[in-house]
Amino acid sequence: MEARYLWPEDYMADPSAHVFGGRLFIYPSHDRESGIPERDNGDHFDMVDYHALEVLPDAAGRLDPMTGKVVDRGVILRLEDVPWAKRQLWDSDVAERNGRYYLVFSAKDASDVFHLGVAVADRPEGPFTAEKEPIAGSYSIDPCLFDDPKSGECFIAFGGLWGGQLQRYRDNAAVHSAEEDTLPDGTRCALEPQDGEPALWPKIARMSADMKSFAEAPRDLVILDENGEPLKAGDHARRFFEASWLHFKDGLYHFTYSTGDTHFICEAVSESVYGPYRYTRRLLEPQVGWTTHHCVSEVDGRWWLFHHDSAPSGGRTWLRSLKVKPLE
Ligand code: FUB
Repeated sequence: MEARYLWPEDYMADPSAHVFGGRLFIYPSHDRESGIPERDNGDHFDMVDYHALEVLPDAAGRLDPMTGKVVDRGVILRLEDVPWAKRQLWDSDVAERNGRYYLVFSAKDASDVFHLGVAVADRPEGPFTAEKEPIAGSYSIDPCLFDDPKSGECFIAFGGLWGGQLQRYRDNAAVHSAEEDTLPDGTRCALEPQDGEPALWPKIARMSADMKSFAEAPRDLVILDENGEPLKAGDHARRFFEASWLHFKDGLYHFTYSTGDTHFICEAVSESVYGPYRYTRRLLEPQVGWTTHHCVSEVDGRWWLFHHDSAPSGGRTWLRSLKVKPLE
């Protein structure tokens, strides 16, 4: 089945879709034309606010993202209202706890270092109020909040290479500087492991009960190949790059993610939320535009792949459009 463009009215990307109280919300990044030239460090993704979209039920009360009317619930958080953030509101996600809603988002601080922030609302459509500081000990980008049906705990997975700065960190500490990030010709970032070494891993941590901090030090979410070996840094078609997403189905934890420079969405599975995860398959082939980013969400008993591409903007990779299709 052909995918549906969800919101042709504007450029939005990086969807996180959730059903809250029987209503289907999509929390995307809000792309804009800033005029900033395209670079590997992602400067051209210069977003300044977040919106919430809602897919309305049909006359029978059924939620169907392929056919349901989509409405924009408006701005839910602005960059200027985040005390610690200077620029680049990148991917975000929302979770509900005890009747309150927690938006966790990526942004750069005054020193151009990415952190994860929290903003809180009483309703899923916001408005959200940002905490004064980012999550202590947070770094890099692309948070995914996952309600674990087994433990009842909320987990966060995060991380992203190159512009997402994950390559600067080892064991949750910054060990490289921004100056080391990009080669003088600006074409790629250094500091990734050698091709034959284990890849850099996304991070996973349990969230605190108030959803405003990590309850534990983030751990590596390791992905193994068919021989039980950790994927190698040089395995660009399978190694993690960005866009973490977790869902639970048929007794297994499913971790899906983007491979970045090879432009795939891939899947790995595990019996434990912490992993290790076993690589299983590709979920999505390359789309128009450099980035690919998705979520896998269950709506009224059916599974959907929400993602984005840059076809409607004529391939301008920083102006992306939201899509959805059913998942087999
Ligand atoms: O939207 C900015 C960045 O592009 C996201 O954080 C990445 O996942 C990529 O989609």
